[in-house]
Amino acid sequence: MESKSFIPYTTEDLTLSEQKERVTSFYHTMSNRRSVRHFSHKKVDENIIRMLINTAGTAPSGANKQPWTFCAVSSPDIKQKIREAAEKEEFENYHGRMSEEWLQDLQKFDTNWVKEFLTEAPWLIILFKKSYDLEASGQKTKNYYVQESVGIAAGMLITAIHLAGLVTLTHTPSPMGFLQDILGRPENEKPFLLLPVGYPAENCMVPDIKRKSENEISLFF
Ligand code: IYR
Repeated sequence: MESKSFIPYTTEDLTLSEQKERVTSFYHTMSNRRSVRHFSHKKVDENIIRMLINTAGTAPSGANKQPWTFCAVSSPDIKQKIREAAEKEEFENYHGRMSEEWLQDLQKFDTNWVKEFLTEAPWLIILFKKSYDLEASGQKTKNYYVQESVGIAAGMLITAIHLAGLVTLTHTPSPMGFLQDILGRPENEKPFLLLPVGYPAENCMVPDIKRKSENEISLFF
């Protein structure tokens, strides 16, 4: 059994006006974030990607199990393999596996089965969730709230990417078991999300969508 160990912790002591300034400015920064499907070939320094992953790795998780692995891919060969496998699945999705309602819902995004961003973006970050841990001995140990934990880490990664002046897209080719094979991940790791990361292409356009208002998304009691 691990023993209990606690250390002191405090936060910055902000005045109300400092708080207002911070939350408002952060809101404006984040409301400028958009999912981007068209990437420039401009390189992104590997150390930047490492720091983004380190940031995502600070996410809270069930019993602090940190049930995630981040695979960062810049190899053109591996990106090409991932693109081919993803497009094969997406072709099936767009030609029968997705419902009419789903296809209708996607019309305003103008998506299709072709996924150029998988080879255009300088980096792909594939986030794997560990439904359980595999010790070196082969023993299986439990993880908790894996979906929630990995979802939060993904949100923090997306936030960090945006703060770095970079863009991404939450891409979930379906099914995405091929990512486990291509990246040689063990049986306890399942792909959760694929994030192409880079700079937007020149003349990049994004769909003209609106966010729900505060009234539509919140209730105060
Ligand atoms: N995975 C497909 C379809 C798709 C699904 C949703 I929900 C989106 O918000 C966007 C696309 C694709 O990547 O094209």
